[in-house]
Amino acid sequence: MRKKIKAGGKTAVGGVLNVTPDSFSDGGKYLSPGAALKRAVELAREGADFVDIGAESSRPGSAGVDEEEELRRLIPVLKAVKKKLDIPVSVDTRKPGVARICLENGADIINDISGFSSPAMISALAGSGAQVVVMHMKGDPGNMQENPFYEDVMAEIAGFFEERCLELKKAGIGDIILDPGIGFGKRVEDNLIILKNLFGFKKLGYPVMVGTSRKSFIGKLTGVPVGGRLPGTVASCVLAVAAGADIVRVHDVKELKQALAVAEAILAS
Ligand code: HH2
Repeated sequence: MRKKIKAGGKTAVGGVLNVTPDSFSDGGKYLSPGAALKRAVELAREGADFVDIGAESSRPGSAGVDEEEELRRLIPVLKAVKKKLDIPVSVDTRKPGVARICLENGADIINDISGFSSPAMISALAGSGAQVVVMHMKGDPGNMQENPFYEDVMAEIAGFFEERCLELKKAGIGDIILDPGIGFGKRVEDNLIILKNLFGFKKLGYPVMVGTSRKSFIGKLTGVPVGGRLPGTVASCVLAVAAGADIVRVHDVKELKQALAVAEAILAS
């Protein structure tokens, strides 16, 4: 039985585990399966409600990795984490071949930053029983930050979600989480509008995830380099939850769990 991220009660906090040499904030730290497993255990101990394992950086300008290399990085870690932890394990991939093999090796959720835009990716998930994260990205990581522009950012993303959900449902995939893709082909002002108006996506009837953790819009707003962006991450996640987010994807689980426990108590009072 595949595990699911539960949404609707307390905010679910997902811990990011990047098994890459080049992720924008933690590249190279968890490349060995041993270091990655240790980090996953730590994230779970800090209260992570799920772990999201990624083996291909999507930082702006990145070229990507081939399928063989992505699997070489992912599979030993996925297997070890599934054996050790009880929480759901999500895999962050855009490749149907990678998704398929990860599902065979126990992945609970597939998080696709290209939002299941390829029919092959939908086929890879059909019949798997896995939950899916449909993220919006304008362009691809190689070009997404070259002058992104929206007439109406909320309407464009909502339209994309509606179309993708229809295709997924046609293939029998109904356990969907929506993610507007903070920083993926968005200007600072686009990110701010999205974060303030997440309830707009809730109308579509699915849980909403956001990933603001340590991202460059925080740096652009504050001038702080990537290593010092925890306060900005906390502020953005707390306000995202107040605006309707059900799930946050972060590097710093312990700190976010505390911040959200307080924020949720205030919101519920
Ligand atoms: N952000 C990143 C990667 N995957 N998936 C979802 N659903 N939402 C996000 O906002 C998101 C994501 C980028 O962050 P990170 O994994 O830390 O960096 P990198 O892509 O450089 O590995």
